[in-house]
Amino acid sequence: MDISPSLVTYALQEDIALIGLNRPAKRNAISDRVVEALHLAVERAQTEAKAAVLHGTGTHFCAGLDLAEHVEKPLIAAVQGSRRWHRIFDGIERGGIPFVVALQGAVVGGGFELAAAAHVRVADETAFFGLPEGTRGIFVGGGGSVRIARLIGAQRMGDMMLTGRTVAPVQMEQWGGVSYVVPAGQALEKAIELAKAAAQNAPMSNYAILNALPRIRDMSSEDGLFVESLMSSLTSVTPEATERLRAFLEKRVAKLEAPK
Ligand code: 1HE
Repeated sequence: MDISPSLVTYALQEDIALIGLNRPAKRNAISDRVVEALHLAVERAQTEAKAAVLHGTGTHFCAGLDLAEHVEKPLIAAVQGSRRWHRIFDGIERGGIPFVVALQGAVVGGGFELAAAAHVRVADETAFFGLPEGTRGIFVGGGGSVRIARLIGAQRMGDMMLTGRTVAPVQMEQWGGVSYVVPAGQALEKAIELAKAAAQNAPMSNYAILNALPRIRDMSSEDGLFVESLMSSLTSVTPEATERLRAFLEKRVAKLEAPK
């Protein structure tokens, strides 16, 4: 397949990889070529960045699956395509670095599924969330039935899919689907600020947060607590943890502050 890097932009800015869906004329709809370009960008970020920001060029984050490409797709190609999205989005969720996503305009269908694979979601006031799969005669295929259902609850997800309603960012924040709502045009700036903060963490802590948390969620309480103890002791015996703990005790680092 011909992979066009121009469909997804990539820049490394002070250890932060900026990965942009770049198909604004089609509202950043995700075609097979977009998903492959995204894969390359995500892989590259894992090798050279400490955190990444996902964003979309133009007034919309992403209009979801490219419906023009999907119409009359053979059954086997549709299944394989969905599984490909799963692998690539899994590489975002359980790779080695934190991903923050900046959202504006449409965050729809597969676009919402992509956003759900990131670790932190920032929406500006223009953002709206939709799952119009029911209306289109299809179903989510980019991991949404697992990730979105866990974020906002299967009940709310089912409502969105059945009725085709769109949801405003403040409502989505109350539902737990986004963590920050900022004024129009400021999502990318906020996302970069948060990615820079996450990039300062000890790499082993970030690895545990990204890889242990989602697995522990899928375990029984007993197994989860056991794995938590292992991760907790593994991280705390690293030289980096010793230095960071000493830095606090010796008052060399700032204290925590109440939110402003
Ligand atoms: C597209 C797509 C797309 C736009 N696939 N081409 N997603 C949807 O059902 C969302 C469908 N899109 C929309 O409802 C609207 O386009 C938006 C609300 C996102 C934006 O509206 P607007 O007025 O800014 O743009 P537009 O004029 O509707 O679209 C501009 C162009 O983008 C137009 O093409 P043109 O050749 O006429 O200029 C649109 O056809 C094209 N376009 N969205 C293909 N999605 C892994 S399973 C996931 C399942 C899903 O994602 S279902 C949800 C699909």
